[in-house]
Amino acid sequence: EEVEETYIMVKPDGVQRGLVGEVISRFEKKGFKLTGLKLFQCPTDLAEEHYKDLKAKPFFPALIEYITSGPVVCMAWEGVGVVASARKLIGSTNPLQAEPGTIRGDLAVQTGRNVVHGSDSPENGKREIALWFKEGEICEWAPALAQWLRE
Ligand code: YYY
Ligand code: MG
Repeated sequence: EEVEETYIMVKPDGVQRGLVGEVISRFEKKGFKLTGLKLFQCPTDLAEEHYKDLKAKPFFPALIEYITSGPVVCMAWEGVGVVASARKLIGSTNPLQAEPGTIRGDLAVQTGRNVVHGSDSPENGKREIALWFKEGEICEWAPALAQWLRE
């Protein structure tokens, strides 16, 4: 049972569609701990670094265009099992295949406008939080409700 951290981001379509509160709310209600949060206009070089594993894909240029097309909401969330759990809450990459009840399953219809990003491993969680947040932007705190979420 290891505490992990994951990088969650509301993409520009989610911000434009007014879904920021809805997305944050799902992670909050689940019981994970928010440790970083900001609205941010992503520069091209950062988008390219974030998605560097997809550089060879045909959709890469469109993906970078999309992610940099307007402000995103950057979040760091912490908790036991948070990486895999967040991926479940988010749902499949293609929103038409995402289960109802998931963010993408409930709120999106196209892979290229799938509202939210979530890290795919604890290693990438750490990497992405370090990439998107500066020192001092991550807040360590003790939620008063912690004892009501975990034994
Ligand atoms: O982690 P996740 O966001 O679910 O999917 P990835 O395979 O990491 O791809 C990242 C991002 O790229 C995806 O959220 C949308 C976009 N994308 C695309 O536009 N077309 C594809 N066929 C696959 C991914
Ligand atoms: Mg991914």
